[in-house]
Amino acid sequence: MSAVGLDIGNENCVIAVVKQRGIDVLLNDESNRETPSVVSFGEKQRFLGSAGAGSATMNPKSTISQIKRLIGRKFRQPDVQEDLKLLPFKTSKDSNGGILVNLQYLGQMQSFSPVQILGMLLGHLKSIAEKNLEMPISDCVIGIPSYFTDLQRREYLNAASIAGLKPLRLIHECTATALGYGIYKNDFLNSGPTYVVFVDIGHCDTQVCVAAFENGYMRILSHGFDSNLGGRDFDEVLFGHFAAQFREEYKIDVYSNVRACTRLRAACEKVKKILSANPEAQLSIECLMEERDVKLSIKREEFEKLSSDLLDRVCVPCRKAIADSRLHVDKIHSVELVGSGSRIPAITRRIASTYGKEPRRTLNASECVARGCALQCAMLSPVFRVRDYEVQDSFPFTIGLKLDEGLICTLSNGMLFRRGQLFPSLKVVTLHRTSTFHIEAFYADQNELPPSISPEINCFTIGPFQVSNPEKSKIKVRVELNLNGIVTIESASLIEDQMDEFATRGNTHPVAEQVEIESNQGSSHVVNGAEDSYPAQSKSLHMPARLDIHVSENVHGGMTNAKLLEAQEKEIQLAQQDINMEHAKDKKNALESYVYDTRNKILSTYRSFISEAEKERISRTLQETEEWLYEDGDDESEDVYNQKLEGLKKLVDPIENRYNDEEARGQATKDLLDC
Ligand code: ATP
Ligand code: K
Ligand code: MG
Repeated sequence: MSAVGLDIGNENCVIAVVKQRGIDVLLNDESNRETPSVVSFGEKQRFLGSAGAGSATMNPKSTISQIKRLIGRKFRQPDVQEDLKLLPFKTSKDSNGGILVNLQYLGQMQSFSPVQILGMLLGHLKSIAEKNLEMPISDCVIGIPSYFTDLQRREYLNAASIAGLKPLRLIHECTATALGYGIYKNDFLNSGPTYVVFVDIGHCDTQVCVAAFENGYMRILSHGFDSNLGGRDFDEVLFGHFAAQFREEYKIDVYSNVRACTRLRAACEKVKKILSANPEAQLSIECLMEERDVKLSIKREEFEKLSSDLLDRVCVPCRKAIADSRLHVDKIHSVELVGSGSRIPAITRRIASTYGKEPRRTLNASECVARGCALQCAMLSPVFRVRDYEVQDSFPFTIGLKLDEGLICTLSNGMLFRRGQLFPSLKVVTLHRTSTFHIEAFYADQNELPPSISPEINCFTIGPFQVSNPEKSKIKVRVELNLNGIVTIESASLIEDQMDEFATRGNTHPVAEQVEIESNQGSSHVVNGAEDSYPAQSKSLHMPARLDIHVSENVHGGMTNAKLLEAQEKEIQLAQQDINMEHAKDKKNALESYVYDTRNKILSTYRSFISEAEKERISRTLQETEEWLYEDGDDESEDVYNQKLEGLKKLVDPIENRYNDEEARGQATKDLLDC
């Protein structure tokens, strides 16, 4: 057994596993610790991860990247449209308003949902892990941004199931980082918690969290984020700058050419990286378009001036996280900077001035998320023994419930789950209902959500059920914000009290629409607020009858079970096609080397065992096979190569046998003489 952690980035993925003696980051087929988040469709097979990354400039329309951004999003949302403008592949709107990726594959136009593409990427990471560990895996923990909505979380689970993975949980990326930081330290002060801020700047987003550490325990106090601010935006600043200069100096418009855009974007990313370590960088691209070579340079100062708006924006989630944690900045023990996007020196300076403290880089900036995920997987897996350590995450959005009459279900001072709620968390809502009803969960504060995200979560139908005495019965609905940050109804039950005189008097109100909530925090460490004041039932001297009621859910825009099954089957077909192509390639190679080997052998080892006629015939066949391999036989199935090989062997085997017999005789004679 092994505990696997997966960090799926917009640009790079990292796989970590917990082994007996610590955590390892696994190497991919190219011996790299980071695997590009790329799925490329060749003519007849897919190229995943590193194998696909090279195709981005050759084959931009069939090379899918940045898929994490598109999960659970709607095609028409303005920021999605902005993202799609930067991506060279074709997309369209599906029948639910979601996104479809359209590309040419196996000779026809095919469409895939972002969830399917993510499933392919996860499947690839799974196979890297299986190759390394030499065993099948399915248990894992996957990192997600803290700002992901219910739908995005559900879609991640769907993608995992397409890949044959079973996430023990989804974990906020910053929380995973904090876990990897805290679990190794057991020298926290006893006088109170140590507060650490984690800032993760990735390719497309910035995430911040404030964590409180004590020995054996960590709690996330708050999250901050900008879902549209990462290394990519700094690339775009350079892109805009150089595109404008090209227009002026070379009179070319890169925007009109997809391939030129892709190449310039990649070159800008390189320039940005060079500027992290050098005061000046050269941008030079041969034959960018219209047969023009381009060559320009830029100073770090100029880059910083161009990106000053972006640099200002980095501070916003940093301040927000502190404000939500209700800590004074002086209380912060340290600031840890992670994510490769944070390597821009000006970012470090801004963060230092925001917190009045030089940020530190004690964690591995590109691997800490995956490592934390692997640790969490080991902690959740029954087969691992990990030091007792408690992790409490908090949820960044307020969640409300709407009942079918439009009544909004609130606590005395807020919503069902307030922003900052520790989770998993369970709340029991008590209602008086006599027939099927609906509960709708929604994000109650649009301002907390990333731009253009819909506040809808899920609509639950509770029923049907029958009530014999409406006066004396109530419905208890257990609403959970689960370990994945997904809202579910754990159960709904009808409680009918036969002994009316003594039952629940003073507890329930005869008003039909009364809603009461009791809370069940689930954590031993922290009791959150005084909202759990529903009086216990135990005053009555009997057990009321309790009947489970069916709950069905209608996820807004999510994948139906039928669609998921269909996607799983499709993935099996696609994977089989890849395997077939790989096998065919292997067989082709085998045939090729047989041709070369045999050609050498008839001139050397077989020389005295072959007649002129045989030699003539075999040489001719070898020549024909070789020519066929470069022409008609360039791209054939495994079977065809096998047949060719068998045909050749039939010709060569008699000679091979003669040679082997002679060898054996020689050896026997030698043995005799030795005696
Ligand atoms: P996300 O977290 O947004 O999903 P990710 O995890 O793939 O994406 P990272 O791998 O943490 O992102 O960071 C990738 C970003 O870091 C890219 O924009 C890349 O250009 C940038 N980057 C990498 N090295 C450097 C460097 N030396 N200087 C500046 N930026 C860098
Ligand atoms: K990453
Ligand atoms: Mg990341």
